[in-house]
Amino acid sequence: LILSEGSVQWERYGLSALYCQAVAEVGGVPLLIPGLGIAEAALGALAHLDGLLLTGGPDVHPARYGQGVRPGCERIDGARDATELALIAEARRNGMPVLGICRGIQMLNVGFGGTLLQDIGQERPSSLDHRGSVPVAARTCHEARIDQGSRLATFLETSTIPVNSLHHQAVDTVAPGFVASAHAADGIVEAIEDRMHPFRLGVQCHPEHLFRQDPRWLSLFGAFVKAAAAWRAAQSPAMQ
Ligand SMILES: [Mn+2]
Repeated sequence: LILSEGSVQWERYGLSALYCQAVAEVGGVPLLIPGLGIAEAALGALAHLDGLLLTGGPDVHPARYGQGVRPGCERIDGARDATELALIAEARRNGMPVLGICRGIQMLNVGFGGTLLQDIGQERPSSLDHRGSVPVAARTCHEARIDQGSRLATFLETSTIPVNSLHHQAVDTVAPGFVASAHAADGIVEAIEDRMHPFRLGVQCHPEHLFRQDPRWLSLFGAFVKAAAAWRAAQSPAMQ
């Protein structure tokens, strides 16, 4: 939810165009679901979709993972939390592919029962600067070391990749059923995935800012859209 700063205050929903461009670049059809906080409306929209892309944004309310708000926790959008948790629960039930980006990996982890670091600087003070790509989001500032044998390594065809970093929170306890499949040199989790699922994966970096300069990230969006198409095909075999 965005409150504009003009002479008239307009509440509006918005999203970086880059997410849509990345999905479209690999043949997907991007549709946006507003974070209204009305689960029925969100699930009604999801019923028309083949995959769920959870995007960047504000902090998840710590109550969603059983904690009080601690120093360093920043802006929270409770309606968006409620919307995305409903979407994740449905994707968990029906097996729809999920790609989480930045807040999206955090939301995915929380939605499946994991926890977050509320502020890396406060809770892991010896860590790297994970906001090193501010204000130039496409500038990479640290590396991610990817587990051999992970789905992420397969999609990106590498075991190490430079990433941009615009986050101050991170995955702490990985959700049951998931594994951390990439880390920064300081141990901060940079990706998670469910290895029992074809595509249920999150990355802490912002590949939508990187895919034009590093086509390996386009492959990640491509694998997501391909998994979404396969999932849809499996839902209605009579249509094939
Ligand atoms: Mn980072």
